[in-house]
Amino acid sequence: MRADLIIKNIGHLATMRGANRPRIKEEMNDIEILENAYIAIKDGKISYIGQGHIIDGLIGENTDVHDAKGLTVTPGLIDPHTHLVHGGSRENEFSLKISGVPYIDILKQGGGILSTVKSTKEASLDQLYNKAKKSLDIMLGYGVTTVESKSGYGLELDTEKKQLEVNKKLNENHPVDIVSTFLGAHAVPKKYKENPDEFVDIIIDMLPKVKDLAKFCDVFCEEGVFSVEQTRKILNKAKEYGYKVKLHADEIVSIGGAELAAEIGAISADHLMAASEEGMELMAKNKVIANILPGTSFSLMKNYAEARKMIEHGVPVALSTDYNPGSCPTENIQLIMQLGSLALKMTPNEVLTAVTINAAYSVDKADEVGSIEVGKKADLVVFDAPNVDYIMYHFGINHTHSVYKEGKLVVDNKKIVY
Ligand code: IZC
Ligand code: ZN
Repeated sequence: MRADLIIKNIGHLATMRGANRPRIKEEMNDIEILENAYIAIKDGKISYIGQGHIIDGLIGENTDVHDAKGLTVTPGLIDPHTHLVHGGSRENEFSLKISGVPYIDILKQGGGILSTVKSTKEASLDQLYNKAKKSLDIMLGYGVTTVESKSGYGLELDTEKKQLEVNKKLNENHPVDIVSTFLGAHAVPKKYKENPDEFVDIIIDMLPKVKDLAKFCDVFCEEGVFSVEQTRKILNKAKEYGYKVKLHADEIVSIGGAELAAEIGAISADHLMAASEEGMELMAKNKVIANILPGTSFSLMKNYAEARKMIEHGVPVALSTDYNPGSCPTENIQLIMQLGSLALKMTPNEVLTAVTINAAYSVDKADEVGSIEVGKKADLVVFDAPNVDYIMYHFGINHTHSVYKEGKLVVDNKKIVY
């Protein structure tokens, strides 16, 4: 079959092909790397992967041929945990934070998430869209082609819907694919401080009203925010309405978030800086993906999640930016990948697994993206790097040379061209 596009002369091609499930243990490190490779693309999908001479029949009159000049190619990166859509910023809390005031205390004083709730309510849909689009372009520039994006800065129906509608519009208009998550249970509004269970019922009422706009439901399960019991109640209802579920678990205090994720069949448990060993064992047994966010540890100046221990236990690990205006104001997935190695002690191959195929499973999109395989979307990054190790080793810079989204060149020689 003639291809629309062939990308030839790929020095190292990390296909991430393998078992059709989240990768665990040594599978995370044992990735397939093809040298002197090429990829054929037809109708936005990968149609053939080869090495050496390009086989007969692929190149026709209308086939474009791009030369990767011996560089490294990976699947488009996936950022499976972000708070992309929000109003305002929180640099006014930065000095407090670096002077040692805990994140959760800033929230208790009405700042933190509640401050962003105010800015998000005040912003129009267009303002939110334009701000999120700017961030999404930055993400794309780092090689990200799929992003999970949460609501959670409304805490009432209209603003939650406004955020989810921005997700929908971005998904339609921007080359990056958006996976939309309802996070109505992100903080307890001041007026429900004395009776948070009443607010839990309000969230449960919202579930059917935003179902068309969100695939996942998430809860910030944390001491002083939503308890394990409240989280269980919301997520079990969400499952009845057809949501897939995930949760912010054991970020600051070990309260049994990892255990709850295993119990209710969450696709992922996210953060896990304070996860217990028993929680990890249960996650491994129940195939819950650990979505680790080392940029948040760095930015909060706190401990890192025990990624090595999780991998040893057989928990599949994914990595995300957690891009948000409070605990992790960065869109830079490559910095997160570098922290994956330098702070979490994951090998570069494990890191790449965590931001491609395991990240794809954690947003339930592994049938379409996350690896370079015939039939999957031709979402690809050409890194200006001689091999995968180099991307983690040479830290603090953007290694992206170009990005293809469904076979279309969207970043060319570091410039956005869609
Ligand atoms: O705006 O602070 N952790 N939610 C839970 C966040 C961080 C986002 C924020
Ligand atoms: Zn988060």
